[in-house]
Amino acid sequence: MRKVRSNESSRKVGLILYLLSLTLLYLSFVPAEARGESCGEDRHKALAHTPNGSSRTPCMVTYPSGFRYYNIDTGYLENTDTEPKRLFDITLSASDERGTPEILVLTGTELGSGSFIRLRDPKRPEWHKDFHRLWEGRVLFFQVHGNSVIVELWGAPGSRNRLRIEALHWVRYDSPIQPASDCGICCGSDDRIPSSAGFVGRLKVVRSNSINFCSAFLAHYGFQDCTLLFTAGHCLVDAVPVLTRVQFNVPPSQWSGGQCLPLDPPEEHTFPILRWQSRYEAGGPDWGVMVPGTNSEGLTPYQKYGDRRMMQTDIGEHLIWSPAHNFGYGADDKPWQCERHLTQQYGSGRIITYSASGPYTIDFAIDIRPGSSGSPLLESHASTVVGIVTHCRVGCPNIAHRPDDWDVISAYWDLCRCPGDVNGDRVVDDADMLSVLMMFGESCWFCPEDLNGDGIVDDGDILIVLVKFGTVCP
Ligand SMILES: [Ca+2]
Ligand SMILES: [Ca+2]
Repeated sequence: MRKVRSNESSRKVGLILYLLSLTLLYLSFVPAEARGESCGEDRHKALAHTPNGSSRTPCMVTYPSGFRYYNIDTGYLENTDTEPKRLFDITLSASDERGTPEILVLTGTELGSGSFIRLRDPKRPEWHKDFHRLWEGRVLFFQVHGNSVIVELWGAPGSRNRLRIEALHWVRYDSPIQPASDCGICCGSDDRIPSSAGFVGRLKVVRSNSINFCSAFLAHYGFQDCTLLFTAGHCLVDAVPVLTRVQFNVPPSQWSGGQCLPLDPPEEHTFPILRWQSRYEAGGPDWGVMVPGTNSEGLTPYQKYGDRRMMQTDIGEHLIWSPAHNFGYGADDKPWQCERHLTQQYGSGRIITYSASGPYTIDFAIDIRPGSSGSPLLESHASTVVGIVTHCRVGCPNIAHRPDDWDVISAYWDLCRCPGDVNGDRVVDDADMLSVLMMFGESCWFCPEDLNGDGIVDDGDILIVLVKFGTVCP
């Protein structure tokens, strides 16, 4: 009896050891994803049935910032010499000791031909940057290392100049505000890799007391050849229009003074936002459509990079479990790779599920990080946009807004309107004027020459062409 029991227990121990070794063997040879542990198919299929599992967080990075206001006016200063001459200089500091000045608002400043504003950094005596023109006629963007900047007005020989300083905007890069450190990461590890897709930019949104880092991408709907920028609605809440911009070819971030500093690209890779439409409600719609302006070379981002994607309007069951990918400017808080922080990275994975009723969302399992809001979710076979990334979740899946939401399409339609363009080349010029003149006096409904839609081509239509003459539409 005793012997039998001992035999039995030794058989049990043997079996347990055998199973244990098999498990170890399995664990050592089969990757985590295939095992269905944290990221495999079973887990994703389970997630698909609990779309409201863990809480969702808008996927952006916010840094505290502020304005310091001035009322500085040099009046008109002339340079009567034959050499360029420094006519005025002043040192301006952020109102927060740890703030870094980034923007000067110089409304009313006039630079004579050949004159310029030179900025210096007290922390880097060898550095300076000259500006011969102002962004939108009144703004300078720059980056210094400390909390102050030296502003110099340099007059060309024989020139007449005036410097007016209205405000300084500063940012505190030492205290980012962002969701939990694992929000957006699927499968336990961050598998994103650096990328350089030309149609995806970084959206730097200036607000009165903070700045947001998000992403934005160039796309169009199949029915119209009009390229706009798309982003998440929450990125644009309280945005200051003239100071908010989209940046492409973003350089690696830099570790400086104990903080990871996101660097601005050269000015030819920076574009203003002319106007936008957006909607954001917590737990509801979350999208933005923007019309980009031109860079220092007079080009729109689509003209400069020639890259865009098509918005997919057929969103449904057939997409579930499809391979998908993303390019976004998400944060990177792994301390040894500050250079990847808020720069473009690529991730791939799968579409998990979609919401058939409002809010129109699509869930996906691809690594993203705060700053990815507004980046494109792309279906990998056709490379069309099936979502605008909006939220991360701890443990995934992450959330995007569906591009077939009628509100998004109608905002696109509205922002794309090009009044005065008769021949559809998205420029209002003499060809359009000629078309209207050729049809002058004709009675016609729905003809392109009847720009105001009153059923007759007459001086009302000519007036529209005249008012809009020279407009280049997006
Ligand atoms: Ca035209
Ligand atoms: Ca008419």
